[in-house]
Amino acid sequence: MKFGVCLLLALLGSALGYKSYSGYQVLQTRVLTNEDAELLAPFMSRPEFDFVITPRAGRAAEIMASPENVVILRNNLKRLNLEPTIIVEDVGILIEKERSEIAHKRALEKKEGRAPALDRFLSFDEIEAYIDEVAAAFPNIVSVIQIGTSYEGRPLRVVKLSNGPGKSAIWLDSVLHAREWIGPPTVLYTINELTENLANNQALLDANDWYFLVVANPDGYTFTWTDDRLWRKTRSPNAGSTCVGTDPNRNFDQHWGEGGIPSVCDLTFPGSAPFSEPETKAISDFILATPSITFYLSVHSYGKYILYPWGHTTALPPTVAELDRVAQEANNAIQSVNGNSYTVGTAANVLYFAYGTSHDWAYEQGNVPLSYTIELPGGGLAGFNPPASLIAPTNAECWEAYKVFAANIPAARP
Ligand code: 0X9
Ligand code: ZN
Repeated sequence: MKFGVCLLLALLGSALGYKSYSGYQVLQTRVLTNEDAELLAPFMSRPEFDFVITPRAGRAAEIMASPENVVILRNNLKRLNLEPTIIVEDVGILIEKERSEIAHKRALEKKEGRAPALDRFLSFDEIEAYIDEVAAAFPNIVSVIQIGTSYEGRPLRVVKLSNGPGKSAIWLDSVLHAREWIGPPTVLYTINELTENLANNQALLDANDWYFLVVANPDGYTFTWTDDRLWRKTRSPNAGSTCVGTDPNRNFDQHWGEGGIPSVCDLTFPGSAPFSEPETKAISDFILATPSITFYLSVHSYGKYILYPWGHTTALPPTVAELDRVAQEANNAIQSVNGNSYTVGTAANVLYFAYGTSHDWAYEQGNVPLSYTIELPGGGLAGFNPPASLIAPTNAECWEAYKVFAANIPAARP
């Protein structure tokens, strides 16, 4: 009987076509020198190797590969003297564990007639339902604005929190990259603190407005729940190719496509043109039309970074002192919670070059004076995405950082 049920579940899983990562491994190199990073760079254009942490001098790279390719990867890394170690034995097991935890928590909530808890990962529909609930429960301060529609027709809904006119505002978005699931819980936690728990945070709403786009890439995010846990891009087709999707964080109209356009199949394909994706177009249109937004934050994972412009050049932006001051203050607040320390700096200087990113666009074209990407922690040895048990500690440290951000919202765009 038990076997029958297992078989049924397995058949159902494969019928639904959820991509199996069984046997996929993540390898970590030793800390790279400049020369090592250059030697490793050509491997980045090989689609069979997923660089979860890209090569850069002074840090270790992390690369995921399927069981067939991991042997080739390991041999190459050994040949280059990069001393590969396995940091995730089997990605598939972690994904299965995550799915069964969610199913278990859902079943409990159903049994006890509770709404989904905010300390677990929520699907797009569950997030949308939460937004409706908050809007219904706090109509005086919450409004929901549909800023556009995704390629597959899902609404892009921004939650606006405000208790009066004439204020400047902070914008937060998460899961622009579909698989970075640790972002939405931190944004939902913030919404909850400013509604359900407003009594303890009143000053944060008295002083500013808040805009939240919890799911910036709803098609990609939904796909990570239904088909492929590690999908990153949007879900729009590419003419002449079977490879689907564009990296939305390369699709903004700011130095778009500079540095060369990778293959459509690559994880960082920037799209056929700037703002080819309805999701990035909607975000940019809304920010341009809403001059009260003077602080932009995009929540990503993973790696513990607070990044500010530029990503397209190592040159420093004109207001680097202010960008850095606020980021350092946020990092100090983070450190006081769990002892985590994030690397702070310009994206190109501390992470890597990237063109057409949202924070650079918001800073330069959107004229938003303070503009950041935060890369949240991963699961250490658990690899790419932290387990649900790290949602609560991550929420706690992010909340402290987001409060620092809110305390530093500029009065107006220059
Ligand atoms: O590559 C990205 O888009 C971001 N990292 S992620 O691992 N979440 O994909 C970083 C974007 C920050 N900007 C630059 N590095 N220029
Ligand atoms: Zn990302």
